[in-house]
Amino acid sequence: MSALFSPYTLKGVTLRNRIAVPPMCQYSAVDGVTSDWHLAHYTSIARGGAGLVIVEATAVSPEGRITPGCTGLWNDQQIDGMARIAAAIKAAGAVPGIQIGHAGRKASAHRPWEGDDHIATDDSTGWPTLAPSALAFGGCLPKVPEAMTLEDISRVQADFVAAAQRALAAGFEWLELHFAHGYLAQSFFSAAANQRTDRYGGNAENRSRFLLETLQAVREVWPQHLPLTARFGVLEFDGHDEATLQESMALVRQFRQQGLDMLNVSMGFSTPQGRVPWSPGFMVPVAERVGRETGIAVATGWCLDDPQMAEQAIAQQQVDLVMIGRAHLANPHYPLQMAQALGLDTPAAVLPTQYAYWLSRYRGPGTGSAQ
Ligand code: 8OZ
Repeated sequence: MSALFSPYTLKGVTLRNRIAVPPMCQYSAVDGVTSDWHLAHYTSIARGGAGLVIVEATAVSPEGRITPGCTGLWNDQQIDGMARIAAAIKAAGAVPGIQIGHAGRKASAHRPWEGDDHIATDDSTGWPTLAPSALAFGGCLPKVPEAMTLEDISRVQADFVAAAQRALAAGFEWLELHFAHGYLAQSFFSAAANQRTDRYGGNAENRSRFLLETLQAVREVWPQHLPLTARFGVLEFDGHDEATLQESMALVRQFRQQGLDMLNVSMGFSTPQGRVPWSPGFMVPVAERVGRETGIAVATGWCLDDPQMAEQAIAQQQVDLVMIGRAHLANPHYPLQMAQALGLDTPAAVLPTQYAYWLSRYRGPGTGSAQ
């Protein structure tokens, strides 16, 4: 019996196994609208066997896009394309999820393969950015954002709510709030990025307010029977990790009280100074600790595609789900490869019936009918 390939139920949703595909930006939308590329990409990954496929970081407003190619759910015209994607993921046997977010001071950047840096201020393909304080991220993202007014904060929170409603209308059954990676929500939580002197800045309680209020507002419109999750950076790898973790876990306990169903545990990427210790499974102990000390269900990813390591992380109840992203780009049937590596009766454990049936036949004399 494999723990990795055992079903998982959260609220009213059951995943066929513990493999989740995290959001991976395709930077291929026009005005936030998806294309046939997105449909082909998500369909192929979903039929490959993962239990959950989370559609890429989708902006709640035009200025919240990371790049001009990011998907959006800030208007109703964007729903149709997303509905086709959600339906295709579901038809392929996976649960359709989506991440919604606002890129804050990291917005208005070139696509990674076109530089990954901020679009110049005088270039009309870019736009003014918003953040808790008028402080640039730095490095290749030097644009100074506008400090948000209280009206801006309310408007962006309303944008999160409207995007969640559109995600529901499109047929998604799992919603992840992007509260990580130095984008808007994470930068409200970061003392380095947030130097406000009003009730949204200063102590940890104030720096947590934007995230908690946003969660609360979305929870009111996202159905109780469907999972509401968040990706959140619980530490920065900047030398202050224990203190940051303590503040983060206090917030995660409040997330849980406000109805968050799972935390996708990540790092903050709030400043260019973080030194991430990339290595296989390095986030698993962090996620395990957050889960144990806050009581929330946890997922994590980052260099977690080794089959035995993923199996062990689930079997030892360190995490509830493993996020496996890039391996799916090289091989959309990566779950099949993992199942084979774990010695499972692979087709039945992973593939849709339509595929499993054919792969179980005609393997040699006596293994299938001759018709
Ligand atoms: C990798 C590269 C660019 C963007 C994130 C949306 O960090 C992203 C992202 C990841 O969540």
